[in-house]
Amino acid sequence: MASRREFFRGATAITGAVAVASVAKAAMAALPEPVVRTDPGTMAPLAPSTGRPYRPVVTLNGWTLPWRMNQGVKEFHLVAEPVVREMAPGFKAHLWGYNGQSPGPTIEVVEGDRVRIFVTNRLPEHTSIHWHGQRLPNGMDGVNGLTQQGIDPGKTFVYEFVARRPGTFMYHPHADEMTQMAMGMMGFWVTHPKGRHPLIDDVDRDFVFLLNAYDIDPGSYTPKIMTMLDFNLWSWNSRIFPGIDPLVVSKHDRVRIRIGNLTMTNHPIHLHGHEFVVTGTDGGPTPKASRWPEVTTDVAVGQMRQVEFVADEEGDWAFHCHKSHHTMNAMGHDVPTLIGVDHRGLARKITRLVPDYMVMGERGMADMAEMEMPLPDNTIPMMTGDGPFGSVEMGGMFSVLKVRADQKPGDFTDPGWYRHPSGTVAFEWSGALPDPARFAAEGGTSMSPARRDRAPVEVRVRKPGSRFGHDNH
Ligand SMILES: [Cu+2]
Repeated sequence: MASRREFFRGATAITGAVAVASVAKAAMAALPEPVVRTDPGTMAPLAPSTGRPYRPVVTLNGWTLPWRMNQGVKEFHLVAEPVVREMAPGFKAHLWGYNGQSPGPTIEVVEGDRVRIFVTNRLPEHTSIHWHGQRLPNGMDGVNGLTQQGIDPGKTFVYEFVARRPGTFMYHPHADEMTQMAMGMMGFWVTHPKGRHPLIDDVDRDFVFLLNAYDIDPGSYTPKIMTMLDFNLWSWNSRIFPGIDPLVVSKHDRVRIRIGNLTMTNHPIHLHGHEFVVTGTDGGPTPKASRWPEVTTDVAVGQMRQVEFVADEEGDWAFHCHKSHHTMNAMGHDVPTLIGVDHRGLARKITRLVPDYMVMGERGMADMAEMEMPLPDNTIPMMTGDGPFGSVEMGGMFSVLKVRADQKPGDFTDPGWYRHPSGTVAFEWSGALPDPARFAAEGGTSMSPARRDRAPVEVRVRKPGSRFGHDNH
């Protein structure tokens, strides 16, 4: 049996706030001892110590599961169990996951490897694992009731198959899925190609993460599992901005990012400053003639996408889901729109009754990001994260691609904020302003209105005035 030291070769935490990986073990004769990790930092790539060589991936705010080589078979041990996941500093969620984390650890193997996975169930109900996207014997597909009996609490099942095709995969339960996936049970799987592959290029950095979503009321800890669409936490690997680590690369690196979607809606993932091509889907590498440049790729439910680009523009580049509600955290989704509404008189009347009353959102929602609003114990603000120029006013599915000329190969440590060369940052204009050109007509004439005798109606919007103008009526 491999020693614990061997398991964690190269497995040092790489983010500043993160402690050394914590490892626990349970004595289970004949089974590979389960490796457990509970800190939410991004683990350095786990270089393979046995089997065929490959360039390992980096799991954003996650880790790769070590294996034991047993007579040519790669043996892994997954433990399905309740976990506490820090989704962002100051905010912990009570989830279900694998080996101490949600998502579970990434599994990395090589095309042609025979893989044996022991799955121990420490949940209060039965479970199974479906190996999403794999070619395998039907009885190893992990569909409760259809291809196997459920794994009852306390039991361990064995899955065994050959990783037949290289690519990007996921794993998740196919038993009481609504509950178990809403609670965070999922993980990433990468099968590296055996030798050179005509459609799979070598890359310098290879990042992976899952898109997931939770509905956790501010101040509470457990997701509401009945929620179908109206989630309030949109996460990458069960982390929300500013809790998601940056993707750190060296200038001119060829970068691959693999994304899997296990939420219940699609996510258009958008990268600033570079164009990428989609080099692979859930079905494997894409033919080269099918690739075109873009800056946003939609990852639909149940899909995987891998994108590639050369990071040749230095800077701190935003990288996020382009659904604007998915870059917000809990709170605020049910707040009525108050932009332009003059509620000064109303606020004064309410203040007589409720002295601390405050109206939010009159000039947009950006004020919310700067206000030190009192929050319930276990949540974080809707829009937050400080950058070098102030609040980034983001949450949820948002991170930063940091491209640096002086980042060493294989160094994933956060280099801090980009230092912009002088004269390359947008600046305030202080000269005279000509009148801006405006289009004054009310509209085109492609169709004539049904009635012309109506008086024109104007929607009146109060223009922003003084910052807190509650008494200058
Ligand atoms: Cu999204």
